[in-house]
Amino acid sequence: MVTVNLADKNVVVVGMGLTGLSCVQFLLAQGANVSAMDSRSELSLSLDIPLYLGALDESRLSHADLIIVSPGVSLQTPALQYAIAAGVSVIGDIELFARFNTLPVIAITGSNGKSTVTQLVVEMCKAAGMRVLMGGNIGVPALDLLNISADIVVLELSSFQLETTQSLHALAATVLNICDDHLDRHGSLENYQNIKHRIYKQATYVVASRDDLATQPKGRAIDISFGLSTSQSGFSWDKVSASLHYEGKHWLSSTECLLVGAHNMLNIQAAAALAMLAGVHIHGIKQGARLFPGLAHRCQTISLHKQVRWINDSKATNVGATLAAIEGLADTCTGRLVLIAGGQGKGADFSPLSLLLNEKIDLLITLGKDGDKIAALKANSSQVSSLEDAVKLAAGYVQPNDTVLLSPACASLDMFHNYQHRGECFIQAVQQLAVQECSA
Ligand code: UMA
Ligand code: ADP
Repeated sequence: MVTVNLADKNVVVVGMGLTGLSCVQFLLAQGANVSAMDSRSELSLSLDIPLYLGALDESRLSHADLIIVSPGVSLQTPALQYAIAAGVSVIGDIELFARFNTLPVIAITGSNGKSTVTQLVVEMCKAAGMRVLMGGNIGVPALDLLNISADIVVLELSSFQLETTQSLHALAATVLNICDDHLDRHGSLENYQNIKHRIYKQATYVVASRDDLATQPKGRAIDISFGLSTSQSGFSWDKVSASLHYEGKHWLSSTECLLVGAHNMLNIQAAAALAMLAGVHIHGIKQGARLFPGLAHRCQTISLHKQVRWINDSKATNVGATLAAIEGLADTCTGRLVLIAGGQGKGADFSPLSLLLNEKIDLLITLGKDGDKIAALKANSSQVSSLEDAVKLAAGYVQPNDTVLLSPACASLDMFHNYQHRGECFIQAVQQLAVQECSA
């Protein structure tokens, strides 16, 4: 732990969202002279500190002792680059947390499955009677977890957070998987991947997929591996016998678990490996894996009205998540499969979707800023201008046993407040169908 004395230091917090607010409160408690900046033009704070709105003030930034930058603020912002060139240290809230934290940390990153695995590890630790704290990108700023009595902290970390973190000293860490995401911010897949890999340099033990080179640490061994391939070491899943294995032996039937799909079998294995390194006994691991129902907006069945299965996978904000959803569902579909996709593409290449769109999807409906790029991958797709229209179009097409999947492969911010809002709008539009039929 590199504890820093922040008393009387001039610290500027950039970005006044969830993270910024938690940083300000923490820094004030440490006796720092805190000021805040936000590029919004209007914002009222209940905290009594100087607040500078609009374009970031490079002169103020370059005279600070320390800058704490929120994850949503790019380090490439010219005013921050100016301050860095002037020798000012720029870190994020996770680095600040790391400098004060005394508890063992389990750290989870990847393009997809972070929240699911984070929550699974928490459930496994709880089932073993451990006092566990959860935070990071999953929604609770890490600094809010300091000074709470517990046995372990489980952190979900985004590439934005890892970019400004160097001394986490996690007990165990994983990069679950890597696909195109946030390329508008990180520039290239290689850069994004390198940022994700920073997590391994800050961990005692590594959990990684033995089947996926892109996620494996360079220059060090994997301590516990997971994967879909057969293996006598680490965790694996045998789809045919529906059996999860540890060191080649059966430890849990996947049919006993509420989570379904190959991607979730990987998530269970990764969580089990992390929990094991955290000291959770196999019984706790099994119980956590068995009882976890999954999180909202991730491949959730929201209606079976008129024997049509409507699935909300609004959290699929990149191509990898949508591929996992289609692959997972295609196995269980007896009728036709309709996909609603599109939104803000974040600079991603959508072409990996092409094969499944053409082999598994009967009707593709697209919307949003980059919907046309997905539509171009499949003949006869339909473009609409709202989610309500997409639902109406799908409803006119389907018959009993069909499935309609909202899995956008894109961020939601071009049309919605966030992925939860998109998911809620979808649920509402589907519920509205039943109401309209009743009143017709
Ligand atoms: N802002 C600026 N200048 C900028 C950009 C933003 O001043 O150039 C300001 C905005 O005006 C706003 C504030 O920064 O006032 C928002 O800060 P933020 O975007 O860092 O968001 P927070 O509210 O602090 O939430 C962040 C994470 N958000 C992002 O990384 C974008 C949350 O992850 C996380 O839950 C929270 O910290 C607590 O740790 C959300 C997310 O979308 C879920 N994450 C991305 C993802 O999962 O794909 C990475
Ligand atoms: P994250 O926190 O990384 O966004 P979530 O657990 O919230 O991950 O899931 C986000 C999306 O990714 C959902 O659509 C979900 O179905 C899908 N998903 C979950 N786990 C995986 C995985 N291991 N591989 C691919 N997609 C996944």
